[in-house]
Amino acid sequence: MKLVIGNQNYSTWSMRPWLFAAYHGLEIEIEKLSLNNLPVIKKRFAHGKVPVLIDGSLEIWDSMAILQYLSETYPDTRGWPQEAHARAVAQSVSAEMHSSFQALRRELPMNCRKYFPDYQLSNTAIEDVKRIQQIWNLCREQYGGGGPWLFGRFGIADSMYAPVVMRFRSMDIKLDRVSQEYCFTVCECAAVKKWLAEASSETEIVDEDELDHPSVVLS
Ligand SMILES: N[C@@H](CCC(=O)N[C@@H](CS)C(=O)NCC(=O)O)C(=O)O
Repeated sequence: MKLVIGNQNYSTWSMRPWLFAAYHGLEIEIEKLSLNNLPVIKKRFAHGKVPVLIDGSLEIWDSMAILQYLSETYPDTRGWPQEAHARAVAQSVSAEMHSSFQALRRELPMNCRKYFPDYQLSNTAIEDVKRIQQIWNLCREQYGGGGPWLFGRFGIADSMYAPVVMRFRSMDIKLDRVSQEYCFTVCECAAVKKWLAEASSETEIVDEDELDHPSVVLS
């Protein structure tokens, strides 16, 4: 199996399945394509985006479908909670991440290498940040008893929200206590640290994902 991803510093959608595979130590080859060279991605894949998972003759595009496939192919990973209510909520919050938070995406592009002090958000982006904290509080308080992740053990929902944690980290977004603790869990995870180390070792700049705001390079 091979997972084709974009630049690790910027590619939020790539981070999601990559993290799930890395957390579980799945033996999957990684191929990286530059987001500065979209014609190559568009020539290679009909929908013209990354990530893509290749399993023999099968190509799976879209992060959610890839996560679902990995979880089914490696059942020990248990991507979704076993209990039906928890699973329905995990699928709801993951789908919400996949389909919503446009202001957050626009105003807080992922840039793992950088820290942006005094970054000001619009009211719409502030509403997105509030909703995400509400989701994290709901998951942690009602379903997170078995461990530090959204549903206790690490799952697809955590993979979906990990890039949001990276955005909050770069923009130093002020969060409530439960959300801060959850961000700490994500940032301390060995697989996330590996992603950050690999993102830091990249030198390529993708101009359209760079913010016009003073920044500090994170070590
Ligand atoms: N819905 C897709 C989104 C994938 C996506 O937008 N990927 C970005 C990189 S993070 C991309 O390939 N952009 C290239 C383009 O839009 O031309 C998913 O969940 O995988």
